[in-house]
Amino acid sequence: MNAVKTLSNDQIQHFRQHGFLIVENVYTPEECDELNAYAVDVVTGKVKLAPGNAYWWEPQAEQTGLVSQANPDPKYLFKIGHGMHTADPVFRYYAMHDRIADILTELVGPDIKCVQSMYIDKPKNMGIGQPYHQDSHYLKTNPDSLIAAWVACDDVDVENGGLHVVPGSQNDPIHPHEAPIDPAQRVHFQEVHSARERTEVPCNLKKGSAVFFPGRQLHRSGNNKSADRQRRAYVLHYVDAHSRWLNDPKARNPHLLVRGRQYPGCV
Ligand SMILES: O=C(O)CCC(=O)C(=O)O
Repeated sequence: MNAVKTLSNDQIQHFRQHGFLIVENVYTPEECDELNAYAVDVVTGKVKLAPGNAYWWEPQAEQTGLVSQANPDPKYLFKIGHGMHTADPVFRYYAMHDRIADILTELVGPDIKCVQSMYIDKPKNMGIGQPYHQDSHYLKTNPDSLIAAWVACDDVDVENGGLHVVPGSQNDPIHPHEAPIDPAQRVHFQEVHSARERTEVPCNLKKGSAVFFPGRQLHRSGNNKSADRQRRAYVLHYVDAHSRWLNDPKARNPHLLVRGRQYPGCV
């Protein structure tokens, strides 16, 4: 499939200068509904996840007995991850979505691989935010070409646990990632403490819109403080297919070729 030019020069310039870009209408609302319904089917057992994938409940809901593997309840989902893009047909379709592939072609280049997929939910009035971190601390390639596509599957804002980024931090080194200051965030996350002193920008997104940002960009999500709004997102990580994979070699393949071609010895 040939790429379609979808970004203006101003958008590309914004991405290069500030390290993030919000693009509207990446998925349609109906596509978000399909993805959200599919995630419910996964956690209620109607659909079996491909081997190597799993899902987790919101820690507070699990700790207080509201949900368990024996008593599943999609209201309390925390995350489905991390490799659904390689095998599951629906999650794979949305990882290869033409709109995402067109945008990545302009931001990264013609040869693109998807290396990680996560469907992240923040239950209303409970979901715990993820503190400041850099994705390239976890997903390492040489050169570091990592880029995230964070697609909102609900209307997302500061109240229901939206994403915040630190403009300009895309050029930072990888910072130390330590135990989070907030104990409630320690079950799953690590934190770059120094990022708390930086100026951040909230990414308020309509359902189906996305924010793209490189692997070194400092970002965090807030707690979901809304009484009645869930916050779901499909969070995807891509790299330039020329990059070498510096993580666990067992996790090297299969990465998913989204556009273009692959290269020997690379991801
Ligand atoms: O969706 C969220 O709450 C945060 C996700 C995130 O920052 C990440 O996966 O790197």
